[in-house]
Amino acid sequence: MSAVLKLWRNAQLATCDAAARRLTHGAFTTRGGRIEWVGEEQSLPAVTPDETHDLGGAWVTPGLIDCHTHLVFAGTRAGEYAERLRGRTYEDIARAGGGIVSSVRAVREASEQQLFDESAPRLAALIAEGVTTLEIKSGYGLTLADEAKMLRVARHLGRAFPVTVRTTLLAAHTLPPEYRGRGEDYIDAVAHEWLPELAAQGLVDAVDVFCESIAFSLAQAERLFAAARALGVPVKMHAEQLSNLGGSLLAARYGALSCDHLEFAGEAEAEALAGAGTAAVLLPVAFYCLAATRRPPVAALRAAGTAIAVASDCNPGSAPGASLLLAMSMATRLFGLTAEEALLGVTRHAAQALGLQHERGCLAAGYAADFVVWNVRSVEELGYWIGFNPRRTVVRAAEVLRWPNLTS
Ligand code: DI6
Ligand code: FE
Repeated sequence: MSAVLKLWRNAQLATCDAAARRLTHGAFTTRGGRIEWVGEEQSLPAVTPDETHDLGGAWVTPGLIDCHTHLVFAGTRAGEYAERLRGRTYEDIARAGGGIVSSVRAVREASEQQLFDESAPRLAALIAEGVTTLEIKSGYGLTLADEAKMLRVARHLGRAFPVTVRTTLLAAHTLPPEYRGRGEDYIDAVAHEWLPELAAQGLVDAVDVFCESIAFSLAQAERLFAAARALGVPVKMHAEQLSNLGGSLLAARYGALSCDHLEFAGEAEAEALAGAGTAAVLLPVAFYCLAATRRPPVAALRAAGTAIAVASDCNPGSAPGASLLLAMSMATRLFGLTAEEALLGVTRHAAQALGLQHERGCLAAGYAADFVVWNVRSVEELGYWIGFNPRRTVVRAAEVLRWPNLTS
């Protein structure tokens, strides 16, 4: 049987394609799970669709892409958050054995099913906002078995929910207590034992490292990247969040998919990222929750032509929550992105941050038929509402999602 041909007509399209075209009387066709044609409705080729959907003049964007999440975790760190409200710093809590390590304890104790059950509502919340693709990092297991457990849960979520999941191995998130004083041994184990093993199991789409004084050094990050390169696994980096260790420049040299956070980056970093085709992923929810004051160099990124993405950073420590629309709001208000930049940041540029720029993140022929129909008068409303979700319909692989029974 040939794939079903669907016509989606009477829509306003924010294509997020290379020209960021907006079509006010737009239509598109999908065949199977892909877009076949996009344009003004008056130019629609003569086709006989199996189904026609009249979108009533509504705005349509590509399905949103959350390109940086730590969505799989157990428990919360609300107690630490309360301490931070009283003035204690994130670094201080980390040095005292809390922070990421407290989530590591919770994840190690959790069964795979518990981890799935705790993470599923966060994923459902993102999908409800129109997220059709997301990245999920490991990094709270920090043993081979527990990192594998996290990555399996991420894959399982991707099968159970109507969403595309890309997994990232972030074993180099922090040094686990059992390796205290043996950072080099830990990086060796991750680079030469865990990464090859987990990659062979099909659990790793990319490798990430937290390059920071409370985490891993530049030299350690480079050893991990070299091992990833030898295996053909793409790399990413948490860089320049709390200080500038030179992470972005290293990441650019390794052709990283993305460099994330970047509050302490500047012009040289922006240019290096642009030159390498590395996306700059901004994480304003973490900036907000940490009450950070130093903003990422948006003007320099813009001037260099770096692809700027925006993500939720969903995690129990610095960005508790699961809202990409809120991240868009914060990226505009707190970081100074334009509404258009924020939209490209969760579509086209987020796809680039995951290496998916040829299949997702824009409404164009050949791309995945993942899109969102919105109850908005203009797409500027997407980063405008706070705590209000104007989603009308989410369509993934040309299938309309039905609430509340999202899971299969
Ligand atoms: N940077 C972040 O924003 C998260 N990880 C990282 O390296 C925070 C993770 C956490 O605090 O649990
Ligand atoms: Fe993060």
